[in-house]
Amino acid sequence: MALLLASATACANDVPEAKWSNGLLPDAITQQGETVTALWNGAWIAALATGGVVIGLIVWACLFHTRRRAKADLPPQVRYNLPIEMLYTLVPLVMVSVFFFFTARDSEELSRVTGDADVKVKVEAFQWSWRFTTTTADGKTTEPVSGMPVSDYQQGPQLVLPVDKKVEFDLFTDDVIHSFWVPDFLFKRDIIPGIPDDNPGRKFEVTTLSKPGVYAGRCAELCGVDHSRMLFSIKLVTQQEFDQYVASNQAGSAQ
Ligand SMILES: [Cu+2]
Repeated sequence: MALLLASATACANDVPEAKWSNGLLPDAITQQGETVTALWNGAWIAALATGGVVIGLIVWACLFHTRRRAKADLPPQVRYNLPIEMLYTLVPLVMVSVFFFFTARDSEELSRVTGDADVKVKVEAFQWSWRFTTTTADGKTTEPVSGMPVSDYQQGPQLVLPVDKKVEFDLFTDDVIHSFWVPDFLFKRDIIPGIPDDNPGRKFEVTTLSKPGVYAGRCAELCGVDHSRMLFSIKLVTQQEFDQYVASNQAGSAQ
């Protein structure tokens, strides 16, 4: 496991650092990413606790209920024991319901689009890069940022976004299926040609955290020869820097 971790994290320049406190996930840069981390950690704790109890019971039965230790030939038979049968039907049902509840609650939160985002981004995926067009709540639209296949995400197209703001993404493509993936969002979504723009599957929303910086993004669906070079970056900046960026890159303004 240690060898795998050491070798698996050294192979690309854009792999975020994994931390044990995040369950080996990258540090989230959105509120929704923190929800994913909490669900992931909670699921692991529940699974490990369940596994611990089951393995404990197996070891206990092996050690203390062997033929050698039992005085009689057969241990007491408990067939048709209603309380025990109720117990091992109801306990798993309750456990699965609890797991399902948290999963359902969080998936609902992660796919919720309120429509009142501070910034809306149109993401166009194509073979093999991205085009980003940003619109602010007061109706200012930036000149599209378009890229080419690159081997370093910092050379790819860059999407500038403000920190601590709600951002809506609208995903579009007209060639093949791509997948918009920002590892630090802990989120990816397929972009499928031909989906009408009122389909809720085309949109998702995040609230950025106060973590200024440049973060890697990539395509997560094999889409052709330069799929692995479909890299881009997201730059989180303060609201003031974002306003300046929008002012100097506004569509139709003299450059
Ligand atoms: Cu792609």
